[in-house]
Amino acid sequence: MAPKSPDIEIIEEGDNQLGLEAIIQETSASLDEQKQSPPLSIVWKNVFVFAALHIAAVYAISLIPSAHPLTWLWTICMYHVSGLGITAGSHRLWSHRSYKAKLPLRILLAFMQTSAVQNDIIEWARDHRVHHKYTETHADPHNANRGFFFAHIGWLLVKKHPDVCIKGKQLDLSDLYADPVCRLQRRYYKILAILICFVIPTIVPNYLWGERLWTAFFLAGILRYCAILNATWLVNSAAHIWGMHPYDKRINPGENPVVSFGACGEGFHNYHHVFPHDYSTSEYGWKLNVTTLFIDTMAAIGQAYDLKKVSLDAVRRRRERTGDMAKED
Ligand code: ST9
Ligand code: ZN
Ligand code: ZN
Repeated sequence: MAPKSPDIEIIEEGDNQLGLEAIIQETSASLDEQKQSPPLSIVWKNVFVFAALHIAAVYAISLIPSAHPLTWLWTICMYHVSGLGITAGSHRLWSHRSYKAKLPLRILLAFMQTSAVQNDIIEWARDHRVHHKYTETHADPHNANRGFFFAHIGWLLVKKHPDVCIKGKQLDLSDLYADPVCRLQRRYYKILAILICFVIPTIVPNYLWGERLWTAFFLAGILRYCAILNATWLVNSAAHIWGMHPYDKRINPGENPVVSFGACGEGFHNYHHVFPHDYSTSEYGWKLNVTTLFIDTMAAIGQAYDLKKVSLDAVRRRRERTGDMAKED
């Protein structure tokens, strides 16, 4: 269990930007609409790039036995650097503001987030805020009502539904644009992404322990990038389809420990959609949740503060009111 810290602010039930009842109403209202699938406009460049990436990642697996053990370790380290950049950075800090971070930590997180090449922080957070506010409607970029494939990768292979942009433009993103770290990362995103996601992970093993550039590129670059993408996408696909609903049985996002394991603690998705402002995205502290361990460590050294945590009493009341085990009226 995570220790109680004076920096943790216990909050009552987290409020969604829209409010959960309203989301449920919007979701069911849009279900009828969704019987009619929107026309797909395929972006062939993305189809080609993602197909090539996955083929290259399969090839990279064949290089594992001949790689230096330190290259294996480096690849695993880089996986966690990228993973935490997404989870502690663009997700829990910038999308949800579930805690605050001092400038050095924000710079570190922006660096780590860039290594995951999942769009810049502002674009990532904009898509994610619209996902929470309009979950499983056409305004949700990776609407899981359109099936596993669409929620996983398909949404990145086609033009967005117009509702995503219409509703997304109504969001307040002023906090993101006010952060110089986000603005700077956005301005130099392409060059930073190539450098941090591919060049640095390739050069370090070559320079420090003489790994072949080819092997280092495919393992710490390609394979790690492909794995991080799929771990992240599983939150949108698997965790929106499979899992228990102890906090709210009326919504699809579920508690999925397998996804949590690969996604640095982000598979507790029923909890997260009910309490999106909880910095831990779960009531179970560090269990299967390396991101919470990371944020708590940052809080211990004074880099993270104002951690928002839903009170155990509010969680219990919510379980009793709307969870799987709630008594029927
Ligand atoms: C990637 C992202 O993989 C993954 C995010 C996953 C999120 C997961 C969340 C789960 C919870 C957290 C768990 C974390 C777990 C991590 C585990 C780690 C171990 N609002 O987008 P465009 C407007 S990315 C408002 O081009 P198209 C706007 O005007 C992979 N407006 O739309 C925009 O212009 P600008 C790498 C919006 O043309 C304009 O539309 N990246 C919004 O339909 C055009 O936007 C890629 O491969 C909005 N939400 O194209 C790139 N959206 O931006 C892939 C758009 O200038 N993307 N607008 O303001 C693309 O190529 C395109 O976006 C597209 C759609 C083809 C998909
Ligand atoms: Zn979700
Ligand atoms: Zn979220």
